[in-house]
Amino acid sequence: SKAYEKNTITEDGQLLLKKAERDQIETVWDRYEAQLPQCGYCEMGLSCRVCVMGPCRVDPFGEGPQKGVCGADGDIIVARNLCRMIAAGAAAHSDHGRDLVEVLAEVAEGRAPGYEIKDMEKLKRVAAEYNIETEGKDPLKIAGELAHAMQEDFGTRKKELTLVKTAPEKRQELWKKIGVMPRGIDREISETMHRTHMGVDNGWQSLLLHGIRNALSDGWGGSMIATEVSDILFGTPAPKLTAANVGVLKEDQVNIVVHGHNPVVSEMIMLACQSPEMLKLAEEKGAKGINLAGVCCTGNELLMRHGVPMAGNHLVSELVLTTGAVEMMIVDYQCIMPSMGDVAACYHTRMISTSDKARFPGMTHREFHPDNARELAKELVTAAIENFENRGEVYIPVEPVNAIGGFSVETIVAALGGTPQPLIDAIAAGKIRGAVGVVGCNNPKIKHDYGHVTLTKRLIENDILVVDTGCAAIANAKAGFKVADAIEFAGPGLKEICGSLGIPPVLHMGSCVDNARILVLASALAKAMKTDISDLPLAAAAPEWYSEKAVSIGVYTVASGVYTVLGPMPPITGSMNVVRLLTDGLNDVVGAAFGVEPDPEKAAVLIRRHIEEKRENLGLPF
Ligand code: SF4
Ligand code: WCC
Ligand code: FE2
Repeated sequence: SKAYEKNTITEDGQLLLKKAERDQIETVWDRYEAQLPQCGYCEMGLSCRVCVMGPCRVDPFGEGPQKGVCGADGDIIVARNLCRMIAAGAAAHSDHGRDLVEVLAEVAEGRAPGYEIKDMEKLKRVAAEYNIETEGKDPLKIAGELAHAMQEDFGTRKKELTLVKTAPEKRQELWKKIGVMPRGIDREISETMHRTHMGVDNGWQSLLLHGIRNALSDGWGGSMIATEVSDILFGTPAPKLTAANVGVLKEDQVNIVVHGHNPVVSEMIMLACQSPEMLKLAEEKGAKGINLAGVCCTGNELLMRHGVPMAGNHLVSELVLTTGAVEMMIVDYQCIMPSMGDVAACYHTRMISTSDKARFPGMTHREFHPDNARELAKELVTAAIENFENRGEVYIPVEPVNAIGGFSVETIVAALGGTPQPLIDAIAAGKIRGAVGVVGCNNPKIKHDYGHVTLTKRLIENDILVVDTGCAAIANAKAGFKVADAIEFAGPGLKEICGSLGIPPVLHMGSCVDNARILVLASALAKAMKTDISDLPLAAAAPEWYSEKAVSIGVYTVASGVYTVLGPMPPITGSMNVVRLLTDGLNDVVGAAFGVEPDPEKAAVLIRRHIEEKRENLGLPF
């Protein structure tokens, strides 16, 4: 079993990897090995496919070509490639946000049966940010106007995005001064694609500055809109008991797993699963009930708002199917491996794709739109129930681990008694040294979940509060860090504070677009302390990141003033100029920079050192 232990620290992952081998299922780790050694030029960011005079490569040892056919050198090529990663990541989050805004608009016009305004207070609060009059106005009218105003944020007519104004004053002034204030969400993405075309922007610094503006249009734009509108439509999360790992699947029930990111489809599936008519049908087919579980961020969305359990994160998404217990997996978009259909074909699992913009081999495409979602969800759940009788052997080798999820900023502030002050007091007194967002993906280059769990453990035992999102949050839930008793893992100060509040030392703040919640929290702390985010004892880490979305997140986090440590190295080492700017020079530009450290033990030391330095600058006790 040594090979399995090398790939993942999780017990369910190791056991299911053995099962996959028995069943001759190819996994992400097999395909990773088959790719080795990966291309060194690409790894360093020194290959360019931007035009058809190329593809070109710049020799990192200075012997071969130092320029592409067009004349671009290593700095330009690396900067262009990185900017395109940011643009793709920002596009993914922001297009997800747009889809929610469109549902909001349809709700306003009465064309989205099954969807409604769940959080009236939040609707009014967000509308107020957009200067929409709400007094005595019909909620549907407010929703319509808000959807329209948000669509303007995507366009080209504005000079500044609306929600950027919720950042601390000093931060906004800085962004203006250095010329990175995001204007339109789509505009910044589009401008990145323009600037990186052959023969446009060939200043590696000006390219990267625009990359920052593009990433900010994600964090304080598309992602924030996605989070706010999801709360308006489906409710603002509050703490709920849930569970995580593959043990959440149930042998005697119909198991339906949702995978992807957008709650628009998964919320409707959840409602269908709860309907008495469906439960009755399930019983008729010999099942004890219908069990809905999540994978990746659409799972996080349901977990945050309804306590729906989480079967696993990115790297185990294929393995979840090898249990033979999944009647149907319903996917929307992002982080869904194109291999999923192949894996499912070895079992009775039915695979359904639902988005007009995301198709997958080996899946049946049933397209969801706001007007047909409620009916289609029922149809799919019915088909899943009918598939129960086709089950073969089932293997669910572990018991689930309990967790508490659902820590929106609203709930955290409420738990503190209505203001962030008690948290600030605890930080000032040194009981809590600081706070760190542990976020992001899994990546077969890092032992599955080892980065997240090790770093988180080291931080909380040193009295640093951890907030998490995405696949990191699922890793930490599986590790047992998210029950009230997990304060036993924490240092004495953090243990005391969390113990008195009855909260775990690791707070689940949601999906990857919900990193916007972390920005809002950091902003609230900075405003309460009348300072800028970059002065606070905060940090972020993406110990196992893989995706372009994570690049955008990392860049907007640093640009918001938060030191961010990456596990895997981004493809930038071909340009020492770019490396120096990102890991050091940015301190003078935005008051924060990146660190890169694949070993989470060492990353913990870097972060602790950073937090102590920030504390010292604020004159806080050691
Ligand atoms: Fe080569 Fe320049 Fe074309 Fe890139 S843009 S492929 S470096 S010629
Ligand atoms: Ni968000 Fe990363 Fe998971 Fe995908 S689901 S794998 S971007 S953290
Ligand atoms: Fe290559």
